[in-house]
Amino acid sequence: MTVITNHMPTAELQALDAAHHMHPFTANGELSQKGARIITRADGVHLTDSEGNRILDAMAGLWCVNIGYGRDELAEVAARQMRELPYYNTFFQTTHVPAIALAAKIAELAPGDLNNVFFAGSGSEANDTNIRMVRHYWALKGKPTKSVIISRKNAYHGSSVGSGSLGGMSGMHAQGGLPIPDIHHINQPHWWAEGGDMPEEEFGLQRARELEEAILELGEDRVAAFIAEPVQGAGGVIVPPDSYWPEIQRICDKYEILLIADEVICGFGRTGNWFGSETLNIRPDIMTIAKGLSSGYAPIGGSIVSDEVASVIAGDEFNHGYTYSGHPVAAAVALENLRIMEEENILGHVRDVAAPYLKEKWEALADHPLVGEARIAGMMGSIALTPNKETRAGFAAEAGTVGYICRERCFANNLVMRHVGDRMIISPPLVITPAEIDVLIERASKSLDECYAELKAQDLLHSA
Ligand code: PXG
Repeated sequence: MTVITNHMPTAELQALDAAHHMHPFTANGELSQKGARIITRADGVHLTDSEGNRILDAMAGLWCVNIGYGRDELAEVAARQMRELPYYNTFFQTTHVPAIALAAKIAELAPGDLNNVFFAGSGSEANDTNIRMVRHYWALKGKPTKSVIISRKNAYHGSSVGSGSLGGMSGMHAQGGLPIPDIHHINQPHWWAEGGDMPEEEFGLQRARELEEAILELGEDRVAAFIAEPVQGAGGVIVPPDSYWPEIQRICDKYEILLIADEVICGFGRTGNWFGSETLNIRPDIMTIAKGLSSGYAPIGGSIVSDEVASVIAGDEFNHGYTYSGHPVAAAVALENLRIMEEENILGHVRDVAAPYLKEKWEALADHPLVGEARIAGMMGSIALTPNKETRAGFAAEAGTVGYICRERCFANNLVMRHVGDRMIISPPLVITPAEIDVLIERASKSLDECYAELKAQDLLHSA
């Protein structure tokens, strides 16, 4: 057998990758022509690729490496757990210490009466659990017709059939027969792109009231739950108007609709509190978690469930679960991650140091001629690229053309900053220092300048 290592030439690794590896969310034919970038190692906030480039990872992997790369403690805990008990399930009236300890720790950290954890291997699986759990909850309460889950256009809740249906990404619904029945989507609170002449706060109220309209239209006896990310992540880091969440909360309370906060990105410090729900003053019945729970060092997710919902579900056998629900190695790694976060006061670092510093620098990017708005919530930020700041116009070129050009400039400047359409987004490791934030901003500014020059050269600075 050929041993494939970090030391093989990039071209050889790329050829093997192209021949055998199907990448997620990728046009694989196109990628195999170009060759994938190969990441070989990482430490702190930096990645190293097979060509020796040192890249500042302003996306924390895929919004998950909250405590940064290269923490030996997590590797050691994983090795120890693998030796002691690499696997056992939590079905059939059994359990194990890592799952017990992690559930108890999460219950301690989660607000209010969110004291019960159902484990999954990922955020997608956890949201599939949520679909089944909320529908089963209402069935057990004698209201089986309450099966509709209301979500939002441009939401991201995962990529499985269930969670992809909850999400509001039209490109995903177009493939593979999504959505499943009884999922209803309302509009998102995206003022910059969709608010027109309306003041932002009024727009926030209007978009929240679409929830009430949907409930009344569908019938209160049909609606089980509403699901949303406190701050939309994959949709483009869309920070809702301040008026939005209080109105959503009022409506959920009034009609007794279960509220599911998808905390997969916002959870575990991203917004400066353990959960985005605390930052935005939301009182969910269920929270979806994954990513930052283990800082991405091991795949684990779950649903944190209120005492009320859990006690109803406990009245019957819930015919649901995954081989890796509460996986001992992943659970041990997650626990160690949470221990480090507490011991090193990483939330304090976010609140007192990193987030205020990043906010000041990030919002100053709005002065750039290409930037229409620069928004930030804790450690997740976005900028809207526009040919006309006054009108908040999109580009005449196909959506995403300009964002892609900008992202390519970022890569060339050793910065991972993503694009969603023509919005640029960041979500760096929470441990990033002010000096590293300076580098991030310097590279982002340089990339914006180069992008602007390229748009001029290609005559792309036209409004749609
Ligand atoms: N909910 C939210 C809010 C997410 O951001 C999931 C659920 C699903 O989690 P898993 O672990 O099943 O991936 C996510 C995941 C992107 C991107 O392009 C974002 C995610 C996943 C893949 C790509 O920004 N978020």
